[in-house]
Amino acid sequence: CPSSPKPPTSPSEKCGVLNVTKITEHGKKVRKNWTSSWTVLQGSTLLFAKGQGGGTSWFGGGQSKPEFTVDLRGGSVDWASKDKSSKKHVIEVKTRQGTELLIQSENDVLINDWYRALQDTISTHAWE
Ligand code: I3S
Repeated sequence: CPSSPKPPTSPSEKCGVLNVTKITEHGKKVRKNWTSSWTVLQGSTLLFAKGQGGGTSWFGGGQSKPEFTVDLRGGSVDWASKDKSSKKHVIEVKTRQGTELLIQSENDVLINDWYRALQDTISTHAWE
């Protein structure tokens, strides 16, 4: 996270490029639309910006705005079951607001890191 005020090792802040699709919105199933998104985990919020494939920009940088944000407090994170997607390394994120997302990367090390970070976030903010 280039202009992050915190050190990059901070467990509550993480960013990178991931493939993302919403599958449910306000409890209703929506059509999948996989997109490559610049993804930032900041505190208990997960932010996505479309088309930031280079990984060099930042939301405050002028050219990009978060396209979509989800609040992870009270939500859950799990590996998606096979019937959710044919892709490898897919994480399913469910929010308390009834949004379900799939996030995916071909890079298993990277996706395992995200899995851990998201799990940590949810347990850290469990009582808020
Ligand atoms: O769960 P689905 O419906 O098999 O998801 C696939 C579709 O969304 C497909 O697009 P169409 O809306 O044109 O059918 C996508 O191209 C696929 O990537 C989706 O499946 P995967 O298994 O890749 O999540």
